Amino acid sequence: MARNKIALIGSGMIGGTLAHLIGLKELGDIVLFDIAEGIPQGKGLDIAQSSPVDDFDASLVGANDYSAIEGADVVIVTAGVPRKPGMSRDDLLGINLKVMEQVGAGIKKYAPGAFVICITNPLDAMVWALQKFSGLPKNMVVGMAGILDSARFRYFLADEFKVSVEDVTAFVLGGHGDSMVPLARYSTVAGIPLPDLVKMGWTSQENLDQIIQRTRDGGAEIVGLLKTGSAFYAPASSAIQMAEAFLKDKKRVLPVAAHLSGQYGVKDMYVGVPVIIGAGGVERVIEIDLNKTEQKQFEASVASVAGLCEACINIAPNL
Ligand code: TXD
Repeated sequence: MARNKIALIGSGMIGGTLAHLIGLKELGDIVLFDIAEGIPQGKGLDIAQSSPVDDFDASLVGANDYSAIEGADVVIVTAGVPRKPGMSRDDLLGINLKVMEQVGAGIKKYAPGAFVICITNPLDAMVWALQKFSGLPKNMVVGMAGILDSARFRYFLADEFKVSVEDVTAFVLGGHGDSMVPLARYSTVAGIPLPDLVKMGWTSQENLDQIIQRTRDGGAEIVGLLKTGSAFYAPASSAIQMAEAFLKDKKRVLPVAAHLSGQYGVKDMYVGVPVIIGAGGVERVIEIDLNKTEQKQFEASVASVAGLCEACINIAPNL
């Protein structure tokens, strides 16, 4: 059986990290694509030269022409610009929407059967636009954000409780922005929900609220430290978890930006919700029960995503 083919549209900080992780995990052959000449080719060759050391067999090709992504099984999109200190994710919309139009056309032409994972910000609007520009089935186009936001939440909780990250589960719903909704009630240490851990004296509600806010600010905290760009290691790892769930038909239950066609009362938008990812792409959207507060926060998050989609339509009326 031929190896999987994974195309990376955008070979920058996240794209290069994706290529390296895919190689180390031997998930398949890799095509790095970018408009910058030399970058995809150089990073591809460098990672290929690491393969004898880390014992993985993979073909790594760098390209500046979309034909190189022909027949890809998975396409991961990071093409666009990241934010600088002081910029919000939403400030990237104008530039990155035009990039999504080009990327959508390339995928439509050369990899219409692929499972597409969009990472480019502002994520919930960009994945929605990418699906429309590409015309691919809605269950085969998803956005990566919830796994990253949940991973940040899980890390901060594990640090607070001094337990292994492996025993901390977390749920983050809604848009990948300041209005994201970390769900304490559905987040646990070894199945013990956070509210019980507060009652058990493991932490205080105040500490928990601070952790939730730090999760919301997770991206900005790193942008503020790096100054020249945004996070790329954890975003890359998060997207790889989604790609692996698809390629290995793992039926993973993961928080991703998925197309909603009425679930949670949302129609024709992409928002962060729990889904099952397997060989069929998004095989099921899981509708969890939200209490009044959570519902209100979720609706506010949906409203901010709707505003971004409106802004996209003002720029590209054909959306
Ligand atoms: O959780 C999330 N979804 C976010 C997403 C987490 C972190 C970063 N987030 C966003 O991912 C970030 O705001 C950016 O919009 C993307 C990519 O971030 P990255 O850090 O990888 O940016 P780089 O290093 O600038 O890489 C972007 C590459 C760069 O090499 C450009 O030459 C290329 O994109 N690029 C293009 N490729 C193809 N086609 C076009 N038009 C194009 N324009 C730029």
